[in-house]
Amino acid sequence: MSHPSVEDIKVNSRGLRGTLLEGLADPVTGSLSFEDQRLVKFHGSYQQDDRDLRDERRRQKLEPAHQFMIRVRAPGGVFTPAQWLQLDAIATTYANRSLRITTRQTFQFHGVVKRELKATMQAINAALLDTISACGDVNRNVLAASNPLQSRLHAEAHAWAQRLSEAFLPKTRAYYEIWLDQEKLADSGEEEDALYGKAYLPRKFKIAIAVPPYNDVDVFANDLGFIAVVENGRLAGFNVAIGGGMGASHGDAKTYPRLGNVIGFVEPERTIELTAAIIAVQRDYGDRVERKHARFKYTIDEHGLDFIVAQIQTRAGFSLSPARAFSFDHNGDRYGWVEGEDSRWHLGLHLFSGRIADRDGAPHLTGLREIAKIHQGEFRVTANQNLIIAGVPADQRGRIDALAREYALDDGSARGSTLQRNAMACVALPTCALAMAEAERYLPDFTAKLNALLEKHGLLDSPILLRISGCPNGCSRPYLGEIALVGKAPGRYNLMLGADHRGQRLNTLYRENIAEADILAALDPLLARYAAERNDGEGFGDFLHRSGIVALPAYPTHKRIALELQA
Ligand code: SRM
Ligand code: SF4
Repeated sequence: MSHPSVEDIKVNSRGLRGTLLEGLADPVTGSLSFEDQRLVKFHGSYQQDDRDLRDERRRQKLEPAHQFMIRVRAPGGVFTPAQWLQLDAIATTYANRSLRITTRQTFQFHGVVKRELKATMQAINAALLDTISACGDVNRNVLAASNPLQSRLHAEAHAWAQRLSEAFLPKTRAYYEIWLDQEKLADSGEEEDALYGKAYLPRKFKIAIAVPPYNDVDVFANDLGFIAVVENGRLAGFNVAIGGGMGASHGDAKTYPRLGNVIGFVEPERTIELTAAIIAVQRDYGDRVERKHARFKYTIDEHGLDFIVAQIQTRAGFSLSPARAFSFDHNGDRYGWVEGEDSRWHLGLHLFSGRIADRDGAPHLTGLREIAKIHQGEFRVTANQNLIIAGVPADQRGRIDALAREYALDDGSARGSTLQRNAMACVALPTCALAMAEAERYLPDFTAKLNALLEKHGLLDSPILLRISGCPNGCSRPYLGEIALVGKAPGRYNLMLGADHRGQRLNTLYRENIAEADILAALDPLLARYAAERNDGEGFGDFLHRSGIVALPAYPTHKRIALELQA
């Protein structure tokens, strides 16, 4: 039996309701119908199965071990200690006893079974959080710079993330009816949604706000990026970048990662109108036939940047001003203690792939629970899957430090941790249905082996940016890694090299479909040359380009964008 298209499912869903209520109540299966599996994404959840158990269950003729991933909507990624404790309780009661910080600055729970899905959603709501639009063909979680040093600017960026997220939520009340048992109103299922209509967007849409000189949100990897322009210490507005995205499919040249084009400058008071116009252009011109080709980046390349910008300006009813000068230093996080403008202190902690669990020798879930019990500021999660214990009064530092040490939390000071703290890996196996190879579970092993090579070449303290993804969808933004592994098959990866550390240049395929020994063998001589020939302060990716070892990738328009960004 052939399934309806996602476009048809959306249009016929009565405002994203489908048969979710009935499906959730059906005790016979742990699964939802095909259609409801597509719709539940808009409510912030994915149906998955434990892939470690898949073969065994098939042998036993059992249905797969169905479970749900839930993603919280948290624009800007800020949580109170009380919320932290509630999220921790949800992770231990309903999920797999872990909290997972994502590359889009929020939390995911894994392993929730269908019969507890509603209770979990209600518990999230009780923590004054929701999961609306965390997934689906709508505007997703909005990222904001998490550098708390410039406290006031950060607060403004964060407020903008909140505002943008709220402004572009779908108008349907389905979420409240299905998960929170709110009453159905006369127009339930017929709510007008002037922006999204009944078919929503052709594909997901992502927004990020960066505050230079830090590009910790990888602003150019987003459909829409705002780069804060600060004049006389005040937010004068934003440079606007459109058309970024990472996802690609192996062997399909029509799909490729792309960096956003900077198209101009907008004043703060016009930001929402401009965003509405941009989303509407993608809604109307995006590809609704081929989902793999439906992101805004392809809409731009199909129709041409000039045409798209003209459409945006017409719909917004104003023209953008010329972009203002900006420059980024790097796209990483900072670790250890730093003092903010407001004399409060912030402790940056590195977490392996953002996974917070209790492991032998690293009881991080418990440790952070203990910190949450005494912490008076907030927790900020970063788009690099790390955590900042933010807003600590000077006289509280000692207590937090003691807890961080007791629970083996990594403040980045340990020698030999430079590679790890500049690394990211996506979730991949066992929960991700699309994973072709390991990522999160492989990262500690791989960094240990690569560290040994770095040590051999005297590069242990070099901040090389490593990213691993279990497939080409690029959830760890691997195409922005100086070294990246992109999964092809179990134990096999494409080795990509040569991005910069500012999120302004994509890397290039260096070796295809190789296993660990070949990856390390390919890197060994390059690291030797880097150690011997690099200029002062030169990054590994920059060195690979200067020495002609890699060239810019040949994706459509990339060369032009990369040169514009470097200029
Ligand atoms: Fe992603 C799909 C995990 C950030 C591009 N992503 C998925 C799914 C839901 C798999 C699926 O569709 O069945 C993964 C769930 C795995 C699991 O078990 O949890 C998944 N993506 C993640 C997270 C958790 C990775 C992580 O390790 O942190 C990130 C959650 C972000 C969030 O909180 O919202 C995550 N995904 C990203 C990013 C990075 C970013 O946005 O900065 C990208 C690349 C940027 C982009 O969108 O272009 C990304 N994810 C994708 C794609 C490819 C989209 C495309 O344009 O082709 C897919 C596949 C799809 O949508 O069909 C995907
Ligand atoms: Fe899954 Fe691929 Fe995303 Fe990794 S990059 S989480 S394997 S979809």
